[in-house]
Amino acid sequence: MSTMTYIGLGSNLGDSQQILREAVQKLGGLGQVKVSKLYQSPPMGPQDQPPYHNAVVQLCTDLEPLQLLDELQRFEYEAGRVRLRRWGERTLDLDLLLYAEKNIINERLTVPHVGILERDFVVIPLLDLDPELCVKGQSLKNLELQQHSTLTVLADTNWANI
Ligand code: PH2
Ligand code: MG
Ligand code: MG
Repeated sequence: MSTMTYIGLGSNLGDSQQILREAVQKLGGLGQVKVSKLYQSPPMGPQDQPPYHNAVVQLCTDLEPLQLLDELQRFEYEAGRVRLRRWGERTLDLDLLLYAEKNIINERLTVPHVGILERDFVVIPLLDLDPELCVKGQSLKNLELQQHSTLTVLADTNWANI
């Protein structure tokens, strides 16, 4: 039976839009996908790095959480993932944000993803995909950070050509 999951996409090195587009294409090989708008977002963490391209993909997949994580890490590696420092610049970051309503804590994975409710570059694209989404008992549309979003829309939901 397939499970609804949400994957956060980020990139601020290389041709970020193209890197994210290829990542969406690969995610499409794991199940049915739906894509948020594409955003530009000022960096969280060190400020001497370029702005990020961010988006979220809704993926319905038969994979178990750790199998899915393996695939995400393979896609990061195939994109020539470079990660220079913690919170720093990277070619491709694929974060498993939500796996149905499941709570997962082990040495490789924490789901819901840490910080999911505090980051506008995650919350706002999630709302594109499901305006009624609740995480940890909290309705995303009622979160205050929405009112002072730092995001710029780069493209509507057709940016990944899927
Ligand atoms: N990812 C990071 C660190 N900082 N900032 C923005 N705006 N978007 C990100 O995806 C991001 C970040 C590490 O994963
Ligand atoms: Mg991340
Ligand atoms: Mg990550």
